[in-house]
Amino acid sequence: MKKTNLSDYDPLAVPDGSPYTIAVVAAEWNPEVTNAMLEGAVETLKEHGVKTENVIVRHVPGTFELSTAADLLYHFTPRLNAVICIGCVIQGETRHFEFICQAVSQGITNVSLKHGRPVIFSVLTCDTMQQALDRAGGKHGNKGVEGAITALKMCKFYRECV
Ligand code: DLZ
Repeated sequence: MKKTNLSDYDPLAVPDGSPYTIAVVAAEWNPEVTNAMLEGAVETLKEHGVKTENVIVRHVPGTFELSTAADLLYHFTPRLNAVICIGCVIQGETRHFEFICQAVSQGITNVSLKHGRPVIFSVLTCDTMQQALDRAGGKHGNKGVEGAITALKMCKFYRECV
């Protein structure tokens, strides 16, 4: 069976981003990974028509803080259509990994449901740094790019619902 690399997408199938304001929040942990994902997300949003002034970039200390950041952005940013959360958690010797992954996945879901708006889960949860680099512009694409495409598709979905 052919494996689909979602980073190999059809640009014509991506909605026009010109009506939207989109925030991208990146965790500072594992910056070689999160910065590459952030760059991929921002470039992709602009390529698909989101105006430079409507791309809001923010940083938080770690992946654990991403859901709080998304919540605050929705509270205090006028006309915000989507938030993309970028993080990278690498398995270590302790159980910290499990707690962060559990908290951020549930937290992002909760924020999205609370505001009724898209919050995109561009969080890598990897066993090794190499696995993360492979997904941040390496052989498995760039999950930041995929987050941007998902955000645009969900913005369109929202518009079609209201
Ligand atoms: C503490 C911690 C650890 C051990 N590992 C990571 C990681 O791999 N990726 C990441 O983004 N953040 C990590 N953090 C930091 C937590 O996300 C958080 O910032 C702190 O626990 C403070 O709330």
